[in-house]
Amino acid sequence: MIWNPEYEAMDRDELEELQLRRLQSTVAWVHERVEHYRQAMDERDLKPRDVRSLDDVRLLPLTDKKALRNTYPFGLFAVPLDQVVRIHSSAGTTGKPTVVGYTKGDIATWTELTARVASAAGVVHTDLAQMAFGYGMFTGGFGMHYGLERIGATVIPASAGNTERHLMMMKDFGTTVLVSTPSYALYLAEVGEKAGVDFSELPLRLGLFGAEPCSEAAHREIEEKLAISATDNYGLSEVMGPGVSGECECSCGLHINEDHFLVEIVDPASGEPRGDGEEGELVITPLTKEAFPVLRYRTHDLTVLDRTPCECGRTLARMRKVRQRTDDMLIIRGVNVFPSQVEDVLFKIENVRPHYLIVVERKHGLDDMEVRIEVAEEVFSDIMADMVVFTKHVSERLHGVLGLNVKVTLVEPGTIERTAGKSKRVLDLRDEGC
Ligand code: DLL
Repeated sequence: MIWNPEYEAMDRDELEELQLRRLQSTVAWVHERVEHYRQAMDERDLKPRDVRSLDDVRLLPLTDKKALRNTYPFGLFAVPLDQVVRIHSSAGTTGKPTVVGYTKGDIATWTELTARVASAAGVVHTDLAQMAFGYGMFTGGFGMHYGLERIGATVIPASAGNTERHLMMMKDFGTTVLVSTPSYALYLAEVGEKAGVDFSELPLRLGLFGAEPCSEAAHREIEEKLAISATDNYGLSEVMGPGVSGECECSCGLHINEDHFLVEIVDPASGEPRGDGEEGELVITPLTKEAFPVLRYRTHDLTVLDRTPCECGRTLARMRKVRQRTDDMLIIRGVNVFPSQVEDVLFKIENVRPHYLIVVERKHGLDDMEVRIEVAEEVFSDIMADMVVFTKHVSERLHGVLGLNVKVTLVEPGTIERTAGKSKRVLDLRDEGC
């Protein structure tokens, strides 16, 4: 179902007119209210009235996480705190978190957009949606919660963690929709399997997954094990949280809520524009934010845009699922390695479980990459010689794709840490003096 056809199925010319009007008022809004942007625009000798077309967005300064850190905590807010009704933040691996704020109006917009995403995925008012995203500073829990309620679904705010309780409620309440990270869905399936839960007997039918990349293989595994259909949705706290884009029933990319977000694809190194169909870094300018209206936010997420019409009737552009970030690329002995490449190899090998950890160290001045993988019980308890053959096989497959010698270590099922939030796949120890 299309939640808001007036905007989601808008004629493209009209949509672009609307985007331009909204861009112009956003630029005027930040120029007037946010010192950081006024300065950056002054340095470029740029006035809000210079933005006359959508392409003129390129005249505007890019924003990255650094700008948020330098203005911590509220320096990029465009309204006084008494108009801010909610604050969220994202952890960040180093230093201070990044902090974002919402006015009442922003919350209303956010609710509309997560309702669209959930609706596109197939949620209806009769659904029972079980939330396994955390309710806290992370935007996942509250963001999706409001949208689901807006649709009229019954929300079970179970929050992240306590997997046994999740399973119990799922069975007892008759949950039909699970909202979580894909890695948590896999974990839930694993714990359920051990506890003898037959998911095909449960009313559970749909998964709304997001907040981290998910390979095709993991997607299929979730669908099979939980006996559901799985959908992907994308967002980031700096521009809102969940609600930026989501898959419709055609599963052919994630529709971007373009009436609220102007998107560009740029070359990650030079910042130069790239066309539709070309891979690059997604840059987002929210068009209707009041409290935290960033300009041209560099997401670091790599994707491809497609503006051709979709069979579902939505005219909104689609972005390819995000599998890689520009900043998660590892350089091992000069070779570029994305964790998603490793994952794709592993998931194609029979008996490899979808739990792995890439460990990078520097030994005798050289980078050393190890992949720890969990394998099915039957492989692990097999005779030593077979395990050696299996390890060699995985190592060769990785070498074939990466062109690198990778040490493969088989670990016992259940030993790689599971998390209720975003999974951590890489342990890079090179900066720790080894
Ligand atoms: O993860 C917002 C969100 C919550 C989206 C729940 C969807 C569902 P942050 O914590 O700020 O916000 O992290 C944003 O997570 O730049 C991507 O790298 C990654 N990410 C988010 N959704 C997806 C996805 C939330 N569907 C960062 N696929 C983004 C791949 C995703 N990566």
